[in-house]
Amino acid sequence: REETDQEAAAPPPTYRPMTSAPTLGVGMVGYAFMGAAHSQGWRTAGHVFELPMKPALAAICGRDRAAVEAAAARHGWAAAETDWRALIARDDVQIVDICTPGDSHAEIAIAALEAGKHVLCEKPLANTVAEAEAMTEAAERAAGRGQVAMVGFNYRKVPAITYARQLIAEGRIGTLRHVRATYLQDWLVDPDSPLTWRLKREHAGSGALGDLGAHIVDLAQYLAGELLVGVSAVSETFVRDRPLLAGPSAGLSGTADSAARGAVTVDDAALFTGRLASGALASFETTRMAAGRKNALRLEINGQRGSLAFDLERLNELSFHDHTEPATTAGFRRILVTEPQHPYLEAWWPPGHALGYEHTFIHQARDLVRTIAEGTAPAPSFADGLQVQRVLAAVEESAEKNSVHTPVVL
Ligand code: SOE
Repeated sequence: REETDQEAAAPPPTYRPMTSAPTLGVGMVGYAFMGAAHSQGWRTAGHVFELPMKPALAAICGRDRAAVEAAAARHGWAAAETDWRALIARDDVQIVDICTPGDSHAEIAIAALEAGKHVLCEKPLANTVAEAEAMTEAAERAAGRGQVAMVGFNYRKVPAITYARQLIAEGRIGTLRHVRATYLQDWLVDPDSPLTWRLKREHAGSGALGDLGAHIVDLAQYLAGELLVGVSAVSETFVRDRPLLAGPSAGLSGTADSAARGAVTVDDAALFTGRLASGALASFETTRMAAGRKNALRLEINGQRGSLAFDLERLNELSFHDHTEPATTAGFRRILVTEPQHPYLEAWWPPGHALGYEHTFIHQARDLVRTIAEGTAPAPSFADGLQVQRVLAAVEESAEKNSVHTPVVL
């Protein structure tokens, strides 16, 4: 059907709930890559899952009036604000969703919690342990008033990951020996790709470590069901200066100014080993310079009774090896995590129909709404975010000490 002129000129729909369930108004700060992803989550969760309360996209906030109004129209938000304090003060906002760079997380999250709002905050929770501690304390005070604070470790919400956690908790792979985690991307391979906020310590806190390492540290601890108690690390900044941005950046990129360059003040890559509380050993590798690797988050967990493996680039699959089976037939087999009995799948497509990256944000929105309505503990909580922040800080401290390596005797 051809679109009529009248339809083409009409403003886009705002996504309001369809049912008579009470609404939960969402106010979101930020509208770039994560803002778009979270918008999808809020728009869809109440239409796919049976929720006791339905999210309504009340208002979106950014500093540039024209840009934030365009984002509101594009993503279906009812109103636009240019000051996050005004967003928090709105009566139609009950959840404040923070999708800004890490340097503003603490201030916005603490103000929102003190104003009586629930909070969802992108990862890493903050840029420093001190900020994350202050946020966690604010979240604990707010929990006493019935408020919820969640951190956006969205990969926990991939059904195959949630299911792997269940299998490990049930003892299907037995006592854990190894957790192996890598998260590789390649969008910084080009030394002339511009100096966006993610390359500046004052905005991002750290580089690949906080951006990607935060996810795999969280996943390692979530899957193992225990915490890292020590780490040993090396890190490197391969490209130490990059062209300044010629204009605003969008998502991961932006236009480079060919003449002027500025210093990169974060890591390009961090590699570390860790010991879990039980004595199991973990290894981690994170970089945005692995040519050809786009969003390669891979995990393998080996236990006494078996192993599990996951690859985000094939996120509907989980590999499972049951070591208690006869050696003649045992071996890794591929489970398609697409059945209605699998986590989150009850509300999606008929068996075997796959999900994607965006669904993690829908599941995140669903979990947050349920947590608020049911008064249960949020997962992942700000305390989980703080724990990851402590690991990131320990990695940086260790990498600093390890900058002079033990010489190899030739
Ligand atoms: C960029 O490296 C990035 O968008 C991360 O910031 C996200 O957390 C990750 O999910 C995908 O890659």
